[in-house]
Order: sequence, then C-alpha cells, then structure tokens
Amino acid sequence: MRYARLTPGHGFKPANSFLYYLQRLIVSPPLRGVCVRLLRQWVRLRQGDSGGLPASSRLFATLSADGYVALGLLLDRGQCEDIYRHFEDRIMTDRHNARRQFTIGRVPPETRLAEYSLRDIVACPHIIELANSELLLALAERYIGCKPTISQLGVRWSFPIPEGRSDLQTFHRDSEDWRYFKVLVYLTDVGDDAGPHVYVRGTHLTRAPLRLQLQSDTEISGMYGADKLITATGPRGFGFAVDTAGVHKGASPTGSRRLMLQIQYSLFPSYAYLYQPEPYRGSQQLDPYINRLIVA
Ligand SMILES: O=C(O)CCC(=O)C(=O)O
Repeated sequence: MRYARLTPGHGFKPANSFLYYLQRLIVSPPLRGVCVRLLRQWVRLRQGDSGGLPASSRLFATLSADGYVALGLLLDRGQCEDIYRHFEDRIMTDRHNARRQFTIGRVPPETRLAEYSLRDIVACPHIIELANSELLLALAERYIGCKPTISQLGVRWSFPIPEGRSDLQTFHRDSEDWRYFKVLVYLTDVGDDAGPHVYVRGTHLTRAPLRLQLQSDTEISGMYGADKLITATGPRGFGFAVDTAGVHKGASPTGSRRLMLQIQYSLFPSYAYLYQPEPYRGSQQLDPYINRLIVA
C-alpha cells in the first residue's frame, strides 16, 4: 500500500481520482446517508455478513453519537513489547521526505513523523490478529453496516520537534471513503506531552467543507468550545475508535515520542491509495474479503 496524503496542501493525487472525488463531492449528511445505505446493501448482497458476535451496543452507540469511543487495553504490556522489539531494527520512512529512511536508533533530529512499511507491519506479531479480533470486526461490521474492508494499516512514530507542525498535527478532517473509522492503539505510554490524539466530539455528523482544510486550535475552540475536545491519553496498549471524518489531530509531542498503530475499516477500499498486499505467515484464519487489500 502506498500512502497518499489526504490532508490539504501537499499536491495529493489519489490512486482512482473519479471514485475518490465522487465520494468527496457529496457532502450533505442526509444525501451521504442515502448513498451509504444503498452501497452497504450492495456489499451485503455480495458478501453476506461475517456471522461474528454482535458488537457491544454501548461501543456502537457511543461511536455513532460522539465519533469517538475508548476501547480500553487492546494489547497487554507483553504484546506491546513484542511489537516494539519487532520494529526496533526495521527501517522507517520520514512522512515528509520519502528519501530519508532510518531505524529508531538513528532518527535524524529534524524528523517529525515516520512510518514503517506495510510488509513489516503485516509480519509483526499481534497486529493482524488484533485487526481481525471479534471485538473490532463486530464493531466495524455494525458501524459500516456490512462486512468491512481493512483499508489501511499503519505504525507511525511522532517525535517532539520544537518548531512547526505537520498536517496531521493540525486540526483536519479525513476523506477516506463513504463510511469508515479508525482504531488507534498506543504502543508507547501517551500522556499530555507525548502528542495525544485530539477529537472534536460529534463533528463526524456535521457537513464537511468541499475543500479539505486545516484549522488552527484557536479557530476550533472558537467554533466548537473547549468542552467538545476529547484528548485521548492512555498507557501503551490503550485503544480507541474514532470516525476521522470528524475534526481531529495528533497533537505535536512536546516531551516524549509516541508510537501508534492505526487500523482503518471502511465500506470500500480508500480510492486514495495504491494497494500492494503483503504475505501473512501467522496462524489466524483470516477472512479473505476483509483482508484483501493488506494480506496477499
Ligand atoms: O496521529 C494522530 O493522532 C492523528 C492521525 C490523523 O490525523 C490521521 O490519521 O488522519
């Protein structure tokens, strides 16, 4: 999977412009709702449902109402350590300069965000199993309304850099598909100084502008009020589900660096990306439809 930039300002070119912009152009929430109902029915007719456990009604209701729900500890300490060790000598790529590649022991001081390859993520212990766990697939099936597709898998470092900020560290909305959400899981402890995720409650239900835009902290607190902001801090292993069609950002770390896993579930592939699925050598039986974009 090659990552294209979804936030404005980087001359982003989607893998399939027609399908990508088609879903972006329909910004009216009721009209999008009608499209989603028709499209999910089409997927249901072709794929059936996964026959898994029903999602917890509380998780589904909170995600639907707020756009954010805490999922508690999704990985234990030992699993987080296994993941950390797996990536310790793997190469990551600077998100803002693909020519710069390094390991965690040799991060250039000016690096703000850096990401591991899909191949290394699929080969990592616990990640594919978590993405295919009953809890997450049941929530995804309920929220998407049909068998979901895993349309993005990422593991990203955020480093404390005194000046500037990246697009992901400024308030924005994503526009990945007709309907989707992300599960974000911290792989290091994240307090206020480690760049926690910040989400504006309820904004996934509001109309998105036609042109994606970045917004300052002052604009966002002026528009929504500080009490609408959810700041997700938690120990390593803590995860939450978030509908990133709503306004959000990863705060810039001011003290500690942050490692985070990101799993995206959607109705269709994200037409922003070119997918190159990678071999999975683990023992879990995977649903080939749900995993088709990431696992060869
Ligand atoms: O790093 C974060 O917490 C936010 C990530 C983000 O903005 C995104 O994936 O669109």
